[in-house]
Amino acid sequence: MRKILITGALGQIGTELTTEMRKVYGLNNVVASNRRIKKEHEQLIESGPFEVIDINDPVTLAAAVDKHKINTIVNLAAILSATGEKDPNQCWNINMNGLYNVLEIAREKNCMLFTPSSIAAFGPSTPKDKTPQDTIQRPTTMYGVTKAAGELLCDYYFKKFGVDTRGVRFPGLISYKTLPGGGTTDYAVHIYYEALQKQKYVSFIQKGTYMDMMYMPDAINAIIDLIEADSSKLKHRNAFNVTAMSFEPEMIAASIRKFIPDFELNYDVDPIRQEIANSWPDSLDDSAAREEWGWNPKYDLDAMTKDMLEKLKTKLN
Ligand code: NAD
Ligand code: AKB
Repeated sequence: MRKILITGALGQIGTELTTEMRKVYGLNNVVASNRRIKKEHEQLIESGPFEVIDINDPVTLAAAVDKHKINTIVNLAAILSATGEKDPNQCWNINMNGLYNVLEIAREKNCMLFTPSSIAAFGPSTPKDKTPQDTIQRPTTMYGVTKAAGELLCDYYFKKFGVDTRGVRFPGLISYKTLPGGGTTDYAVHIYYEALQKQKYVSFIQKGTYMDMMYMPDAINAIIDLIEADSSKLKHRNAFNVTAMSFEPEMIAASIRKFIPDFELNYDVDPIRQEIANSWPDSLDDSAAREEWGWNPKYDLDAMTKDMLEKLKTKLN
């Protein structure tokens, strides 16, 4: 039976993953944790086992693994791209030293480990269109450096110590339950909030900038499906390209106008986040994930827009 510990569980992915995993594996078999309590997630904290764990504190982490007899760790604690460029030192410390602690505990205590990489693991010299699974990785952000190095470190722990490490390169994730935590793709979440609240949005990402994206329910399925995949079939275990759609700001605006015809999109480009976006792929080739563990997303842009607007409307009312 799986006994799962989720680190960084009060973030954009973790809040939804915790709820879904508790449905799949049982309430008491999924321990949520975060380095600090967040009042807005009081309900989630009180609804099942929860621990305050900083992944930079290996003693507390190891104690929680022992206490709850954990055999599977999902490591979501991290600093994302835009925040990482503001404080590269903190980004390295959490994304690399924190990951190292989690890997060491997975090795010592014989746990499977899922930890996500990102499209940020690629850089400006990577082929931009249909970016292959195995290709040039020379990222130019601290976040990207930690993601590329993290992929290699997870590969190393599998090869050297036999730790069952797994992961995907997520694109920008779009969701309505928890706001994103300081990334470059965040515009594609904010745009839905402001479409409903103001019927207009000012994008910090320039017209014509393509990035891969995915709706959160597909991302949650990706994590659970890869964790449950047959290990012997996984050739790219730590860094599967996964994507559901690729669009630029005008395309998401056109999709929103199918439901809010007067929606207006304007631009006030943020040079830092634009430079990050320019360094990332326009679209990924996710055929390895499809072949090795049956990856098959359900939501395209219009299906996501319809669901986002419906769910957000209820939430904001
Ligand atoms: P998030 O920023 O929303 O959440 C991260 C959580 O980790 C926060 O609750 C934060 O308080 C916590 N945290 C930070 N430092 C910590 C520490 N030292 N110890 C414990 N907790 C700590 O991030 P997210 O969007 O949920 O991302 C989770 C993972 O998925 C990250 O590895 C991220 O790189 C990856 N990812 C996310 C996206 C996306 O669009 N959301 C895309 C690609 C990859
Ligand atoms: C970010 O923009 O930093 C994240 C990511 C794609 O990793 N959403």
